[in-house]
Amino acid sequence: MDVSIINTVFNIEGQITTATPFGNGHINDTFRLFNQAPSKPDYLLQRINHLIFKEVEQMMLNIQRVTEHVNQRLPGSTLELIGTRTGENYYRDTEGNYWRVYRFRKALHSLDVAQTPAQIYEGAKAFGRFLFHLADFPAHTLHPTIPHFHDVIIRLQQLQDAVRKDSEGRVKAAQAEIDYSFQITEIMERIQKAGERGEIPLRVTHNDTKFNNVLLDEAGRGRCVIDLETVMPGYVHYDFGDGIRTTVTTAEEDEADLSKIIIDLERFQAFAQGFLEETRDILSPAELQYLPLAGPLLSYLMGIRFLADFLRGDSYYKVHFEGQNLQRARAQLQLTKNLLAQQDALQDILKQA
Ligand code: ADP
Ligand code: GN1
Ligand code: MG
Repeated sequence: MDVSIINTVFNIEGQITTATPFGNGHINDTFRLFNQAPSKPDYLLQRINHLIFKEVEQMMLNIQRVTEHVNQRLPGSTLELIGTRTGENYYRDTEGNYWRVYRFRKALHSLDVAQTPAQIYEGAKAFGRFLFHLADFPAHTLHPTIPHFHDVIIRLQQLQDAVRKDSEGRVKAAQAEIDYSFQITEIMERIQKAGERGEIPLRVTHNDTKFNNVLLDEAGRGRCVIDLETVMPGYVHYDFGDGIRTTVTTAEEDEADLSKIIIDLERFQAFAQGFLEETRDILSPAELQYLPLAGPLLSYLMGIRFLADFLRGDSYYKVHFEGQNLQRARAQLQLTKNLLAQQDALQDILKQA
């Protein structure tokens, strides 16, 4: 979008002069907006992926309500939406693209891979606090922006469907990963079944707590939770699990060398400690009991989603080279396997935390 349009449309202080691509997200297109006036804020512009988020208006209403609620409890602890000059929370351009703007937090940064347990502990506290502040938010009033987002049974059906169609002729290349995915369905469905039996409650969860969705300050403190499109009802295991998935190893999400996907129990301990310090007063014994399975579940969910997307021809996640979604799926399923092999150790650490 032309910068002059940004200045005209959005409620911006000062004057935006440049927009540069920013961040490593898989879904939206993100730009940093630079202000000509040094005393005025910079902003973050995003083109919303409306093929994935089909009901932009309802999603933006979720984000507006959630950010107001959380920032009222702890100012600055999540994003701040900048509306349009006519009072809307997003803008639709003449080509049908949807855009939104947040205040840019110059002093903060995200990390794709946390370097130290201290950073992990701090990031986990920020995600835990976010959940804590939303504990009294009426979950059922949030619009499900992606229906069945973490529904493992539906995700398996989607994978099965992609295998059956084999539209790109890629099944052969992914046979080992497909077989493994269908071997471990019973254990991977346990959390959802517990929810369906009413053992664990639906609450407002973030649902995308990968480590680069928390902004840290220079001292390494977790300050601001971002990427709020999937805030909707879920189980605490989704947030705990995605945090574990993205911090428990120093390997990248798409690591090609599977021997590098090593579980570091000190990193697990750091995330568990930070997250539980903030949430222990709201979690039930049953929720706590299932936490060791949360990391494997989220790496598995990502594994089978990447795998299905590979088979369908990479229509969902952005890829930077051919086969990247298969590589991501391999890495995530390896992580699942390794986390399942360490269940007793994870359980012991959680008991102490
Ligand atoms: P995606 O949904 O594509 O992952 P995000 O909303 O997570 O997009 O933004 C992408 C990246 O931009 C983040 O990982 C973070 O580094 C950076 N970012 C997002 N919002 C802000 C902000 N308000 N201030 C500073 N950096 C931000
Ligand atoms: C996507 O938007 P981003 O990159 O933070 C995805 C998440 C996955 C993640 C895997 C809406 O998140 O579910 O965990 O990629 N978001 C959506 O890296 O599908
Ligand atoms: Mg993100």
